[in-house]
Amino acid sequence: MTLQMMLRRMNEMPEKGLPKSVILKELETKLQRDLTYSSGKILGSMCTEPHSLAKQIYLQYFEKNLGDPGLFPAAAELEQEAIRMLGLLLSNPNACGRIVSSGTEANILALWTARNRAKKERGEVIVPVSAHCSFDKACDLLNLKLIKVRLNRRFQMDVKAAEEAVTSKTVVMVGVAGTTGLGVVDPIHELSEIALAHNIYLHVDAAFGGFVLPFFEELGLDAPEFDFRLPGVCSITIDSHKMGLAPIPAGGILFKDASMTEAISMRVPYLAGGETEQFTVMGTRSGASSIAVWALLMHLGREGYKAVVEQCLKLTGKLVEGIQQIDGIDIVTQPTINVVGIKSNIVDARLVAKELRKRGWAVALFPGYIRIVVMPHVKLSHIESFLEDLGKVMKKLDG
Ligand code: 0PR
Repeated sequence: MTLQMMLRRMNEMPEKGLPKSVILKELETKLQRDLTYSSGKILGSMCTEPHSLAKQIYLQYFEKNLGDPGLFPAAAELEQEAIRMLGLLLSNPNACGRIVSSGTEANILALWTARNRAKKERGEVIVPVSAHCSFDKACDLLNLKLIKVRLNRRFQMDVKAAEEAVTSKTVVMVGVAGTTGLGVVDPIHELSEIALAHNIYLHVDAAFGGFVLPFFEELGLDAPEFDFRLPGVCSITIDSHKMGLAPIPAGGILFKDASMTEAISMRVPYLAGGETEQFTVMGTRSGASSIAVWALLMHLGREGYKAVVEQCLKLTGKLVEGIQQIDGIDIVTQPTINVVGIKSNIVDARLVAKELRKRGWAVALFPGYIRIVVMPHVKLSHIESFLEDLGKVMKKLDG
C-alpha cells in the first residue's frame, strides 16, 4: 500500500498497523483545525492551558489508577493530601472528597448523597435557573424532580423564592458560587440558614468560583461567603481543571466530613490491590490528575493562585472598560469574578456572536447575551484586539 492509500484510509482501523511516523504526521494534519488557548481566540471557555508543571507530571504518572488504590497507595495518599489542601482553601480541614472526572460528576455525587441521606420518594432539588445543566442530568439519572427558582435583579438566586420552593419532598438546595453564564455568587449565607431551618442538604457549586473567591479578601475585594464556614453547607464542587490550571480531567467534590459519603459508598472487594470503598461514579480514575492537582497546589501556593486571580480580574476590568466605550453594547451586570456577560441593545446577541466567530473569536452564547471568561491564557493584547473587532462588528451591525 502506498502512503497515499494509507492516509486515505485513516478513518478505518487498518488490518496491518501503520508506522508511528505516519500516525504522528496524520494527527498533526487532522488536528490543525482545533483552536488553541495560546492563540488568545478562546474567550468563552472555562478551561485554559494547563500549567507546564502539571503537564509534565501528568505525562510522568499517567498509568496510575485510583480505582484500585491498593495498587497505588502512595498516589491515593497524594489525592487525600490534595483534598485536604482544597478543604483548607474552603475553610474545612476535615473535608472528605475526591478529584473526579468533572464538575458534572461532582454535582451528581452531591445530589446522589443528598438523595440517599434523605430517603424520600421522588425527592425534589431546588436550584436557581442559572444553575449548570449538570443538575438537569443528575436529576434525570437519580429520578429526582428539579425545581428551578427565579433570580433577583442581580442575577442571584432569589432567596424568598428559594424558601417558598421548599416542600416536604425537598432533599437538597443548590447555590452557585460563580454561575456559568455571568459568574454571579448566590446568597449562600441566606441559603445556609434556610437549609438549617428546614433540615435540608445544601450543596454549593463552586466549580468555577472555588479557585477564585478564596482570594478575594486578601485582594481587598468584597468577598461573598460561600464555603464551609457557613454551617448549612454539606458539600462543594471545586474544579481544578477550570481556574485551578490542572489538565482535564480534574473536577472536585468536597463533603463536610467523611460520614456524609457513607450514603453512596460501595464496597468493591475483589480488586488486585485489595478491597476498597468507592464513592465516585467512575471506577477507574486518573491518578495523574490528582498528582497534578497536588503538585500545583504545592508549587503555586496561595500566593501563586492569588496572583493568577488578580491578573484575570485586572484584565476583566480592562474588558469591561472597553465594552462600555463601544456603542450598541453593554455589560449585562457588573462582573463579580472574571466572567462577563455582553448584551446588545440594537441587535440580537446571536448576530454579534456570529460576526465575532467569523473573525475567529470563540465566545459563548447564552440566551440574550455573550459570555466572556477571562481565563489565565488571555492576555491584554488579546483583549485589545477583541475590543477592536467588537467595535467593528457593532458598527457593521448598526449600519
Ligand atoms: N458547574 C458550573 C458552575 C459550571 O460552569 C460547569 C461547567 C460545571 C458545573 C460542570 O463542569 P464540567 O464541564 O467539568 O462537567 N462549565 C463550563 C461551561 O458550561 C464547561 C465548559 C468548559 C464549557 C470549557 C466550554 C468550555 O470550552 O461553560
